[in-house]
Amino acid sequence: MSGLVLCSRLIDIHELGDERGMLAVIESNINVPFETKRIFYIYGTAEGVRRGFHAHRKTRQALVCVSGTCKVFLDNIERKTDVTLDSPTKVLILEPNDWHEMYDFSPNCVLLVLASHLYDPEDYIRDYHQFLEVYGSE
Ligand code: T46
Repeated sequence: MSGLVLCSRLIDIHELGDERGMLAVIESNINVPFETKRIFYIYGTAEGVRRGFHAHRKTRQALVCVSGTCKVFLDNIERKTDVTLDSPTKVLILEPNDWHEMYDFSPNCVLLVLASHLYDPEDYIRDYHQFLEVYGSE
């Protein structure tokens, strides 16, 4: 994969800029490791709100704060971590087995999400005990 530095699951994408301003590019199977089928964005999150609280069965996702900042708590059973997304060039890759919770949204936060699958409520594991059952024995 050209043009990126992989550190853990945080990808730093190149910033392309000139005197007019900045531009950053995310390309399927080039600097994110899947084909993007769906894009959504989370914005206007009220102060103190924590959201997410789920894992997925198939969907892989790439999260980037294109404006503002937020934090993401990740739990893949082996490891629990907190990641800060505070730059439009920092992309967090979530695997299906990453339980995730987003929090500490700044008032101007726009969290852009690229997803490998179309929306399907059946793809969500929203119960933590079920998450442990599905992924705990891997
Ligand atoms: C995720 C994190 C990062 C749809 O109808 N279509 C969609 O594509 C999505 C993403 C959501 N929805 C509906 C389902 C709910 O009624 O929008 C409502 C809010 O979704 P949810 O409560 O799942 O939002 P979050 O912030 O908890 O999670 C979202 C994504 O759903 C999820 O895939 O990983 O952002």
